[in-house]
Formats: sequence, structure tokens, C-alpha cells
Amino acid sequence: MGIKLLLDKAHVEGIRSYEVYRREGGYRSVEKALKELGPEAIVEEVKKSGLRGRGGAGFPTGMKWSFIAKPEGVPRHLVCNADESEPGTFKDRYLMEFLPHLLIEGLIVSSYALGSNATYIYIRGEYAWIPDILEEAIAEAKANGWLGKNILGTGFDLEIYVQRGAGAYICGEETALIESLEGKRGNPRIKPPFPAVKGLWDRPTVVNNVETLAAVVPIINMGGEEYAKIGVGKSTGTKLISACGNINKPGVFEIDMTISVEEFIYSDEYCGGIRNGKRLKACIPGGSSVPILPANKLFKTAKGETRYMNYESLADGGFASGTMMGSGGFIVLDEDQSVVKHTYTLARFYRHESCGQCSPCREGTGWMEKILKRILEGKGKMSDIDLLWDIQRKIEGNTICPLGDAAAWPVAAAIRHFRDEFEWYVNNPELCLTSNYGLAHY
Ligand code: L3W
Ligand code: SF4
Repeated sequence: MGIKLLLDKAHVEGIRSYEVYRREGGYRSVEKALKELGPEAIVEEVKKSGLRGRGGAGFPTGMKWSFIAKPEGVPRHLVCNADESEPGTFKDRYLMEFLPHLLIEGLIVSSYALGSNATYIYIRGEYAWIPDILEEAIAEAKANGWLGKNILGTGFDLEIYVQRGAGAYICGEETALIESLEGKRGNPRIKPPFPAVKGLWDRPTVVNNVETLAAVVPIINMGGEEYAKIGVGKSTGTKLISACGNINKPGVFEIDMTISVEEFIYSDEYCGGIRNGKRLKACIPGGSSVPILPANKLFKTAKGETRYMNYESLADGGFASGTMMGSGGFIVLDEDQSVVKHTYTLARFYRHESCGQCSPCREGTGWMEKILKRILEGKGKMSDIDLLWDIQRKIEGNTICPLGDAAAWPVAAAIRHFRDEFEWYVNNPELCLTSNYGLAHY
């Protein structure tokens, strides 16, 4: 069994309640942080831990925290990004649903470190049942003196508010999230300025993912240096992976980032192999935004080395032969799946979720969807494949926020690695209308 830092108590009966959570050692990190460490030392521990943002970008958390501006008399805020909407990603839902006090504990320590007296959890609207779970945990924490005024007699005050989103994927982008929290349409802002300087109501704000903030608890309990010993290189600590698709054991797993991709897919401790004894065709290891990799590039890097489940190894080879850790939404496709159809589904998603501010994203996502649809309908031409390639190139890097790249990369990777499949559709128009591979059963 691999090491568990976040989910070690997930199966303890009643762990969702304050009594059980506290009995199992919960809220120790708050006592240590507030009574022994103080804000600067907490930031130092997080820096030493090497923790990287678990929402997708992998940005060093301690560095982000140290960027927060501290102008005299201006309130600062911590915002927890719980707008988990990336297709294939459902690990934050698991944490919030089963270990709400772990998140609240991480939020208290992190708020204290950053000097936030009003902290917000912005939660995906479709997670309709979870705000009540969080509100109950917040009320229990408050009733037991961990929230409110003068926490542990230190003079530190903190309130945590839960805000529901309204179903827009783009509100997971940190500046769109801030706009939405302010009561406006969730349009991403141009960066810089980064939220750490000018965020919620123009105040210095740190936006961190749910898992990132939960990881602060074991970091404070065990110390940043000990945490950094787990994992490998710059992939320290543990990572939650939500695994889905054609595998025997879909679910949320905690890994220590030293296991190989092959072991993750085939070991009974994790995915348990491909369903119905089928062959593995491809995998998107980090949520829908990261490049798909064919089976022959998944287990070995271009240098012939074993590929591991960590930031560096997954990215090895760049986009020519690598992919990304992203948010850890691990989607497995077996030999019966159509990559073209899958890419169309994603293109449709990104077209629907584009906020429309930038032309390359607004127009490009629509064009990609249309072209993929006509290929799947048996009306595609060979030149459409090049046209698709050209469109995604024009989106990438030319937009305000990463949604543009996120829409472009799946199309680029599908053409790069599965061009023959696109050509099959163009060459077999009659099969597009009758087989499972077309849109007949869509
Ligand atoms: C201050 C600087 N702060 C960077 C901060 C910045 C942000 C963080 C990372 O996109 C990715 C995206 C999705 N001073 C700073 C600074 N920061 N330089 O660091 O920034 P960035 O721009 O690298 O990324 P991002 O805008 O946060 C996130 C990808 O994640 N993704 C998304 C998945 C969606 C979910 C979900 O549904 N839960 O995770 C998956 O791969 O495509 O590339 O805080 O402010 N000089
Ligand atoms: Fe909106 Fe797309 Fe531009 Fe992001 S890239 S700001 S989603 S139009």
C-alpha cells in the first residue's frame, strides 16, 4: 500500500463529523500553526514542502503565497477553488464530500498564514449536495472554537463562506472565479496583475485548489522537509488521481508519484486493468485539457525510460511524445473507443464553455466542433485534418486565459498521434453513419 496523507482516514466511520475527525487527530495542525509557528514560518514550511498547485498548473504554492501583496490597512483574502469542472476530474468532490473537516482545517491554517479574515469556498454549482456538508463542518468548527473571533486566544479572526457557482466551467479559472464571486459574469481578467496583487474586490488574493489547501494539513503536521521526502524531484508529496474510463476500478486514488503509469493502470491497488480484457488504446492522464497519449508512448518516454505518475515524467518529451499531470483526471480509452469521436465530444464542451471574449477561442472552438462533426458524419475531406491543425495552432497562446490552450491541445494531440484514424473516417464515409464509431449512436 502506498503512503496516504490525505485519504488515510477517509474510510473511518463517521469521519465527516467533528467528533470523529477530532478524535482521529484532526485540527492538530491549527494548534501547531497558530500557537507554535506563526504566519511566516507556515509559509516557510509550505515552501520547503515543494507543494505545487493541484488544480492543474502545478505552480509552487509557497511561492504563490509569498507573492501576496501586503499594503497597510488593505484586507487580504484566501479563495478556495472548488469549481471542479474539468472533464475526468472528481477528486476535490471526494475530499469535500468525505473529509470536509480536512479542507476546513487546511483553510484555517492557510488563512492564518496569508492574513485572510474572510475566506471563500467557490464550489461548482452541480455539486449541489456538498455545500450543506461544508456548511455543517464550518458550523461545527465554529462551535468548537476553530473559527470566529480570537481563535485559540491568538487574536486571529476568521469566517469561511461557501459560494455556489452556476454551472460555468470558465469560473474555475481564477480571475473568472473572482469576477463571479464579486457578482459579475465570469469573464477571465487579463494577467498581470495577478490575483496575489489585485484579486477579489481589488484586494490581494490567493486562489488555491481544494486538494492544495487540504495538503497544507499534513505539511504542517509532519513538517515541510519530511513532506518533501515523499515523491520524487519536484513532484513532492502525494497526489489525488480520479481514474475513469474503460478500467476495472474507477475511483479516487492517492499516489506518491513514484509509481509507474503501467502500475497505476494494471495494479489491483489502483485501476485494476482494462475492462473486459480489452487492450489499452490511449490515455488522458490529467483531465480533458491535457494531450492524449497513445498506449505505445504512455509507459515509456521517448528515451525508452519508464514513465512515472509525476509532473516531470508525464511531461517528458514535450508535446511531441509527452503529456501533463494537469489536475489528475485520468481517462482511459480501450481499443473500442474512437479518438475522433472523443475529440469531438471535448471540442463541443470547450465551444460551449468558451466565455467568448477572445476571437481565437470563441470562433476557433466553434470551427473545430463543426469540422469534427462533419468528419464523423462522413462528410469530411482530407484537407479538413490540416484545417483542424491550423485552427488549433491559431488558438494556442493567443487568448486571455488557458481555456483556449485547453481547447487546442486535445485536438492537436489527437491529430498528432491518431492521424490515421481521422483519415479512416474520410476514407470510409458510409461506416460513419452506421457503425459505433460515427455519430449514429451519439
Ligand atoms: C503571482 C506571478 N502569481 C503565476 C499564479 C497564478 C495562478 C497560478 C498558476 O491555469 C491550468 C490551465 C488549465 N505572480 C505568477 C502568479 N501565478 N505567475 O500561479 O498560473 P498559470 O497561469 O500557470 O495557470 P492557471 O491560470 O491557474 C490552470 C489546467 O490548469 N487544467 C485545468 C483544470 C481544471 C481543473 C478543475 O476543474 N478542477 O483543475 C488542467 O490541466 O488548462 O492550464 O494562480 O495566479 N508572477
Ligand atoms: Fe474566454 Fe476563451 Fe478567451 Fe478564456 S480563452 S477568456 S474562455 S474566450
